[in-house]
Amino acid sequence: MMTGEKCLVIGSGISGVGSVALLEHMGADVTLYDSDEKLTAALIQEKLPTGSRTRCVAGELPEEVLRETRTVVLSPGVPIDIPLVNALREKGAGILGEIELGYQEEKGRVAAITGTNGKTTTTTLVGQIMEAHLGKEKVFVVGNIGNPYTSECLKTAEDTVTVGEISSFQLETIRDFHPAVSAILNITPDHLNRHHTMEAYVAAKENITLNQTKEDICVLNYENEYTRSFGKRCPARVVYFSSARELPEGYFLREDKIVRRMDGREQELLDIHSGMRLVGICNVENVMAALAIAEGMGVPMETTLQVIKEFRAVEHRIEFVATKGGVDYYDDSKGTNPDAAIQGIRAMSKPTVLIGGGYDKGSDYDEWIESFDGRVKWLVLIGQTREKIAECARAHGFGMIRFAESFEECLQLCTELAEEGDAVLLSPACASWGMFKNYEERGDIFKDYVRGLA
Ligand code: UMA
Repeated sequence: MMTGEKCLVIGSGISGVGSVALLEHMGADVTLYDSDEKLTAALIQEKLPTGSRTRCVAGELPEEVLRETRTVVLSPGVPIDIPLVNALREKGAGILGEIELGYQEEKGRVAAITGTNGKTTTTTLVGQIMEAHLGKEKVFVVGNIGNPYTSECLKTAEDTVTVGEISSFQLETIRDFHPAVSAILNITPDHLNRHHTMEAYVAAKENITLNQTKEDICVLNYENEYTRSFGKRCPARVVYFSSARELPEGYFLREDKIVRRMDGREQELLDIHSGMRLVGICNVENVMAALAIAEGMGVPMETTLQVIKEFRAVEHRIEFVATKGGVDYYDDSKGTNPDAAIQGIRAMSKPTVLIGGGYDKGSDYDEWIESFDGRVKWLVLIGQTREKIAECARAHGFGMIRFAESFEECLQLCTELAEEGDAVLLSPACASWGMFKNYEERGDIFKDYVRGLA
């Protein structure tokens, strides 16, 4: 389909590298471009396998590439409205994202999960449920979770299932992407510097159902105002879940039991203390979503319940690291926005020394500070957002604040401030960009430090 077609891939991260390999396989004539001033064409070339035919470009994009490009593949981190992308669009090039490109080669069924928080846990859990049902070799877990779709799509077949964690960045650029089952776990303000308005962010998330029909399923959270109201307009058949009320149809929590109610029939599925290892109400919601998705994908309930019972927390998501000097250390580096970080705070039962701050995504911190609710004894701040957070905290009457210049200084300070019986929680409510490669690196450094303590 792409034979000889001039394609431009923007961004030389893992999505860009995956896209290049797939486009080469499709026979396209590929240019890989990255706007990072620290990169040179040679450095970009090093990211590609030897023997790659792709032309690598850094710095300014040559006029002839602008003119000749027919298809542009955007990495998720590339905004769709920057001057370069606008110029390519005006010159008539088709713009698609890496997920859409991967989908062009999909041969099996797809379950796709989005939402502001809980995506990674739910995607990992659904992936494991599908593997228990079909066997490991028939399941591909891809997307924002850190495994580009373009690296896996050629392995798909009629009897395989792809489980995708799909971010709002990735959903902005889909065209044919059509999951059999989709899920929007929740929508709360995030990434507003990229999407500009809440409306645009919500619209990007809703795009996950763009090509769905009533033959397909969309799993939605009844307790989130955006996803609840979207249910009325959603093109797919909606299955709701709720952690706060009994629903006439769907999955809900009744005291400590998750209940399924369909066609007037009720079934108690599991006890949230003995039937699952994950903790916190956010995880009860993730489990309910996974139950609904797995059912939609045709997995027997028994298999699903067995996997849920054994499933442990995802790394960097309210992950218990160790107790050192009587202090419990938790890594919630994945708390990259205020809403996710609120879940981290809520899961703490001891006086907590909290590490916050990082890259500024334009978030508001009020609700996060309010959620401290007497649990946080010290707030240790790092990064670009520290002044903004401190100001917000003081406005809410919270003054137990310390600043750290570096992450090392911050970690040492936390150990000094925490007393026996306390907890230290890394749940920064901000992205890691600027100080770390990603939230994983931030969490790994935290865990290495903790493990190294006497
Ligand atoms: N770049 C440009 N021009 C731009 C912007 C970026 O050339 O205008 C270049 C950068 O210089 C860099 C490259 O693009 O070299 C990076 O591309 P990328 O940011 O898309 O990163 P990838 O390595 O391809 O990783 C992406 C996702 N990153 C983002 O969405 C920012 C990863 O999600 C995802 O795991 C991966 O694709 C595979 O699908 C990370 C993320 O932070 C985890 N996601 C956000 C989140 O979860 O909140 C949405």
